[in-house]
Amino acid sequence: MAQAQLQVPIPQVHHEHGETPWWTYFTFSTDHKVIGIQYLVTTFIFYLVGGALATAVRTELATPDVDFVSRELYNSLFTIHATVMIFLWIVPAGTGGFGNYLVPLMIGARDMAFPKLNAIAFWLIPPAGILLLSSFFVGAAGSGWTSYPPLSLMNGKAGELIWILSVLLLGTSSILGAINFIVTIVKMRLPGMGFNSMPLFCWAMLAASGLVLLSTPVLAGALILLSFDLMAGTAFFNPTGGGDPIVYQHMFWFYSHPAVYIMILPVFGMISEILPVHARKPIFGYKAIAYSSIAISFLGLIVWAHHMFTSGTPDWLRMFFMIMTMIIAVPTGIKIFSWLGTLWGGKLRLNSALLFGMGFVSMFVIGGLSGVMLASVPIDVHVHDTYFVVAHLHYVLFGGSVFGLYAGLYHWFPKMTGRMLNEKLGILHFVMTFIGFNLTFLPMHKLGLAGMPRRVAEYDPKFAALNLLCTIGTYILATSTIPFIVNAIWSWIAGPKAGNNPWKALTLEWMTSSPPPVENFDGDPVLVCHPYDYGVATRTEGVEEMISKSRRLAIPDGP
Ligand code: HEM
Ligand SMILES: [Cu+2]
Repeated sequence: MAQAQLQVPIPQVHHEHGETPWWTYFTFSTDHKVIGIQYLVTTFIFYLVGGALATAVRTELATPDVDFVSRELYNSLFTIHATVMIFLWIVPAGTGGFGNYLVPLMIGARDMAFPKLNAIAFWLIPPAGILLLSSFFVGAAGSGWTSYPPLSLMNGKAGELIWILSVLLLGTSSILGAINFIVTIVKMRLPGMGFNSMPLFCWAMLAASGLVLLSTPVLAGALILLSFDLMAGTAFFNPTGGGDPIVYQHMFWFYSHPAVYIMILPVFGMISEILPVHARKPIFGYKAIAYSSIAISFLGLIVWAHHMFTSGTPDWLRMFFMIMTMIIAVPTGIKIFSWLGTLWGGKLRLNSALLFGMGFVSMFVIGGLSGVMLASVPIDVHVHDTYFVVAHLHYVLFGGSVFGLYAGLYHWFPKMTGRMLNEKLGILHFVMTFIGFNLTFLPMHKLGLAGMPRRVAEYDPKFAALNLLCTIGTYILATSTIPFIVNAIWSWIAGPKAGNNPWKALTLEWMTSSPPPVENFDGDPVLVCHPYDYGVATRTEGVEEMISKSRRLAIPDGP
């Protein structure tokens, strides 16, 4: 394979800031780059809302008594916190945000396959989010983000119905997006870009989109039936009328377990892009990483009942789900070792993007290990519905997804805005996030093993000390976003110019101007090498040389 990917000619006229006028971001634009940034900014705002709700939850838990909010409000706070974080931040930021921005650029396409559908998918999100939050005025849903009946049929109806409607809208948005990604990746790659020379982020998006398409409709079905039970007096899930609440659990987890991978696969993909660039080494095990994404998708669809080990699932079935769940650790482990192999002996550039990337790998390993523990029935029976579960899910979702999304923001910010972020503020942001995160969630493992139940506003005073520690951690975590917000706004307006390819990366999105012009490339991009051949030519920082060499190779004979 030749040495670099390159597009001829690199447009030079577009790197003025404001090339896409600011008001475009408030319109029904069909440009995938505008839509990607609309997703990222909107979902980040929801992340701040979700964070504020989490801070309220932790403030209540700072002391053993119920003193900050009422029990009812507490239930709504953690329910809406979780719903916002999952459906309005991580899912849409990873797929809609980064997916939209990067996929067409990485495969050398001009836009997504269905640009209008893309805009529709985005514009479902703000109303759904506002709807969800407005339900606080009528008594928001308070039966957890899982909304299990019969509990969800017993609490306030208006809040619950709004919760269902909002999640249905968000699910619709995600299905529309998934269709678009699959068609775009399968049909619109540059001539010459086979599946095995496609950037790993695109593989991950393909795997995640397949999951969305197969599982989200099942959630929609469950929620529609639940709304019938709630409003029309049917009894699909309502035991007082002969319905079966366990069926709801099956349907819910048939979506919501894969949802974990819908959240994490795009992040896996981003990490596979970021580590080799900043370690200046070829990715270790390209095919292993690519195919393990597909394996994770497939296995992810058949493990849902590990959430139901204590719901009366018969033993033989628990065995099946336990074993399948543990098998998922294999493709996941393959990725982890490939990333470590990539970092091993690399020439690491310890900037904010790589720090968040390595933070992701280490925190995700902790979440993965507690996941394997939870997968084993004997342990799960003991720690089910305790803080051990809360610790586990936050190591995966926060330590995994959020750290990864931040790594992506630091890595692609120069491409998106044409400006560099400030590294000192970035490192401050990383250090505060890392400390705050571990202080918040590490003690929860111990709390859970000692028997502290989750989803309660009041707890045994013997848990007080560790809970106080968690709450202090939360305040540090909340404060840690300030350097990032300041950095992003300030740098977007006045940061130093980034140039086309500040990291000397080899994937196609770096072979056009920053920010890229409408339709992405001025000429026709030409593909001359594998995306991760860092250092192969000279074993040092020889990328400049490689690019100039390949420029000679790349002059196409004809269109
Ligand atoms: C993006 C990041 C986050 C995500 C995706 C997330 C997700 C979730 C989820 C899914 C739940 C529901 C657990 C359940 O009841 O089934 C939850 C609950 C909770 N989260 Fe977060 N969370 C995030 C950030 C935070 C932060 C920053 C805090 C700060 C302390 C936090 C604290 C809590 C607490 C205390 C609960 C309540 C647990 C309970 O009583 O059951 N979360 N979160
Ligand atoms: Cu699961």
